[in-house]
Amino acid sequence: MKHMVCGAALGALSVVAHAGTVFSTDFEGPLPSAISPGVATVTGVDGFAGLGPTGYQFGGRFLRSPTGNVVTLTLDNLPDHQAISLGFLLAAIDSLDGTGTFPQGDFLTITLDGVQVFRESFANALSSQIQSYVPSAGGELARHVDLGFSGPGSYYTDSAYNFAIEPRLQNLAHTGSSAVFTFQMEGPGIQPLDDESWAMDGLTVSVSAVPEPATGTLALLGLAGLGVWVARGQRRR
Ligand SMILES: [Ca+2]
Ligand SMILES: [Ca+2]
Ligand SMILES: [Ca+2]
Repeated sequence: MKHMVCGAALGALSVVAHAGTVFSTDFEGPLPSAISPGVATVTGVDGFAGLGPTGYQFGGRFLRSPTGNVVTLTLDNLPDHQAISLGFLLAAIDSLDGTGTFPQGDFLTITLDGVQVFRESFANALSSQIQSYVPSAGGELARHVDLGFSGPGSYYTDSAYNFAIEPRLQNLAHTGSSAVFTFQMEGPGIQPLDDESWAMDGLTVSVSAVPEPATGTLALLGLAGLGVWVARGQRRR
């Protein structure tokens, strides 16, 4: 019986719902009406072209924003769901200055329905600056490399990250029929566009009916279940 309970629990957790893409743009066509760009503009990706895993790379054009500007993505009429996931390719352009006081203090902040889901600083200008963002394995596509815009060299090298595998943006609990994401590089360090900026390409949003626990989480749950089972068994002796 104990085995059956344990197996049933794991079986329920193992159900992986079909994740449906509800929004996707590569910024090659007209800017989708779901995006309110503020003063961000669609522009060529320059040296970022080709960065990213096969089938998911910077290319053509992306949406480039100065620091301090808010980009908003508003999605309506979402199908029934329990979780929502956000993905994009992040270009950290020119002399972003990481954590600190002006000109430092450049934080990418992402909110979902007004709730902050991500806030980390990005640093390109000096190797001594503090970048709070630590990419997940494979998430860093380039760091301190000249990829265009201001520069080359000096404070103006660039970095790129795959935020489609950033765990803090995956399977966020969400059930509402609409979702509003905001993106802003904010903080005490904001500076003009020719000094520092950021861009996104390959912006996608998907929803799923059931939160999909990561493989590691499943394994831990399995071990936890086993631990309970062993403990119960020992108590009976
Ligand atoms: Ca593109
Ligand atoms: Ca640059
Ligand atoms: Ca700055």
